[in-house]
Amino acid sequence: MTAVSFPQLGAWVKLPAPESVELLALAGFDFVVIDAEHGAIDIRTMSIMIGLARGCGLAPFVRVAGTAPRDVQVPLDAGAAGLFVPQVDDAARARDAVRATRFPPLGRRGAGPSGRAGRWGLDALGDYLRSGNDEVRLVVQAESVGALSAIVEIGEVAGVDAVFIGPTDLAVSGRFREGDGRSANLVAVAEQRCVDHRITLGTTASGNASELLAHRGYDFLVLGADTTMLRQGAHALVSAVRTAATAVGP
Ligand code: 3PY
Ligand code: MG
Repeated sequence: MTAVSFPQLGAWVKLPAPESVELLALAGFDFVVIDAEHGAIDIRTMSIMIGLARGCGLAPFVRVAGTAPRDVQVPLDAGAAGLFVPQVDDAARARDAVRATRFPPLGRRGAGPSGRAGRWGLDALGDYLRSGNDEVRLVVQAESVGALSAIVEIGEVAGVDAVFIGPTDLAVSGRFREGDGRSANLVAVAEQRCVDHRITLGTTASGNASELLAHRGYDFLVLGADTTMLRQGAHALVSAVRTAATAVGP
């Protein structure tokens, strides 16, 4: 596989509020990942978010809960730039994700050109099919010890565009405590193998984003979630006032 071009900086959208997408666009993100795996976002709201993101110049990805037709076809026909598929532990599961996402002959995605992805029926069927297979990005999440060991086989499945390392599920499924050197080693080996095989790679990041991009081979990062940004911003505001009030005293 050759590395594909990918928007670099993204954020999760977990709140069922289309305004989150608009606020993230104003902050300068390149893409959003609308989280249908963990966020309480219904499909109508997701479709509105996808249209809004496109209008704001953000690439709208959707993290699906699974690869059933209902999980995959609605976001794709609503115009998602790509999908994140969680818990892809081996090449066989990656091939399932490809089958669900791509049109024949690579996959079995059903054709619905009258949606946003086909510009509401304006595009010729061939253009709709071509953009579904060539422009839509399929990102598979490697988030277990087995997935990291098989990361090259997973990343090289035809129809997969990128692999995303999920540190939280890796820690939970591998029972690694925070700071456990074994998980850092597994990740470092997987990163190097992706670089060697030119596999497009992403993960989550916060304070270490520059290092991940400059030195560890990452092509794209999800920097945080709307929920976390709201929580942290709210916490900082309240605690600054409470700390100042304590310092001044009664
Ligand atoms: C994980 O870390 O498990 C993810 O899915 C992304 O945050
Ligand atoms: Mg996860």
